[in-house]
Amino acid sequence: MSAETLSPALLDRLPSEVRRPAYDRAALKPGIAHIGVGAFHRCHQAEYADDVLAKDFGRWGLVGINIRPPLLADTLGRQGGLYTRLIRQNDEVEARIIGSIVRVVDSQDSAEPALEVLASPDIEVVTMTVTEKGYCHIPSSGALDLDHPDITHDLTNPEAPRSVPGILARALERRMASHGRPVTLLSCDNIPTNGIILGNVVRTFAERRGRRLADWIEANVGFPSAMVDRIAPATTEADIDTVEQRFGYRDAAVVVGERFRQWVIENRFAGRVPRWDRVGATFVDDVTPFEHLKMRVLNGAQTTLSYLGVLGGFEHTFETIADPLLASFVRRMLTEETLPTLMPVPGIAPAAYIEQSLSRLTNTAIRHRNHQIATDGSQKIVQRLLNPIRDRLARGESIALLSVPVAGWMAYLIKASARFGRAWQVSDPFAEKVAAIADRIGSNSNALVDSILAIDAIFDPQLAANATFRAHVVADLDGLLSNDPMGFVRQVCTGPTDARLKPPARSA
Ligand code: CS2
Repeated sequence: MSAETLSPALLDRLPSEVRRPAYDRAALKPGIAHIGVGAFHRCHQAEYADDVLAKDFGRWGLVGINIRPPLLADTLGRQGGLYTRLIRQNDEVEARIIGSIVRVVDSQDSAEPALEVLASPDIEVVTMTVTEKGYCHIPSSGALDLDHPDITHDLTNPEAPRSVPGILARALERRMASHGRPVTLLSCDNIPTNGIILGNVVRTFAERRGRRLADWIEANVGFPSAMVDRIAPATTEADIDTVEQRFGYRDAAVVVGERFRQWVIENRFAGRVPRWDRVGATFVDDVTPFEHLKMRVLNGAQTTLSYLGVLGGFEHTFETIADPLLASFVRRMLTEETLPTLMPVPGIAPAAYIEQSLSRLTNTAIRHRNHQIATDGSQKIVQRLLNPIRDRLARGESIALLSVPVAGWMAYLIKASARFGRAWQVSDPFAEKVAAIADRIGSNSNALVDSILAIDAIFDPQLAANATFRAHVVADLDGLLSNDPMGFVRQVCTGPTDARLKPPARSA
């Protein structure tokens, strides 16, 4: 007989080691909407919401909206919004049912269901995890990409939008035309100054709809920036089976995360917001130092390990960092090159933060696939690698280590091209473009790098024209595309770094 599925009715019959919501769920009313209910949201903002409700019950229930697959109705919807959040640290497993999601809404086929929620007067805060590319901005500049197919579609069909900026602008227009209540739109994605970018894309879109809407947004909508952190890989069948085997019930919406979590939010709200600061989040005047720290160190390490890991034949982060060579490379890169680019962060010692981040990545129970982290690298490398590189170049400092993962991203996409034997399947908005370059050029690293650096949506022209940067990336790409990419990484790690400051000699 198959195990019972998680539902409100099952709550009272769960094993005692599974923690349950400590408040009256039946009395819960929605106050927050979240767009993009994936593993990260379920493991982060929804847990903070659950903590707020347990501490100080108010009307801060969540409505979860997906505007892209997967459908929520089949998983969370069937379970009355309930799901299990497992914290895993090597052999330890800690289970908790999160009850903060009161309702889920599938809006993949039409924006209407999402718009109805977002425009409702009950909703005072909209959080979102829509991935880097969801903002339809140009990564190198942060401006709305007016040539983006979804944006051109939405500007001509503003009532039936598909993009995040189009959907938000339409929802705000409806709010303006009906009750006029203020709202805070809070990005929880790993893009630098995420509040400014979200504000930019929504305002640029709204301005094209008319001055009145733009002015209303100016006066009534807050776009705080935030730094969010918790490693929560995509859920697997094995995670679902773990819950069934250990606790005796089925849960199609399980999420697995590490113990560490952090949320630093800019104090720039419109109207009321939940007291996340009472349950571990921090409200600050300036998020910039925190987001640099997190994106350059933790995310920079993950991205580096993902590309070098795939090239070295490793599947997950924890296996990649168990390799002494790659562990040593990433530690040196962060300590010698990334750390000096960081701004002082109140209460955090950067060297200790680096060690803590590296140690988080060794957790064997967090099975984060290198290919998952490698996804959408074109949208990630600017904040994780190129910004610290730019800072160092401006000060005449070496980038001999930071340039390696940039070439790693190139090698990853190049090796997925037909000419290079389609080594693996990739997913990146620039994958086709890089594959076309690789198919045309073949293995001439100089020419490959020239063509890829010319993609100005990723590489700003000043950086692309920097001779030191270019020379390093060419030499690194040569090494990573060779038959012995790990031998090349060893050479970088053991060779005299200064010698690599001069434009390296080209191999034949
Ligand atoms: C990862 C992030 O997939 C990725 O790009 O680097 O999802 C990372 O795990 C989170 O930002 C951790 O907070």
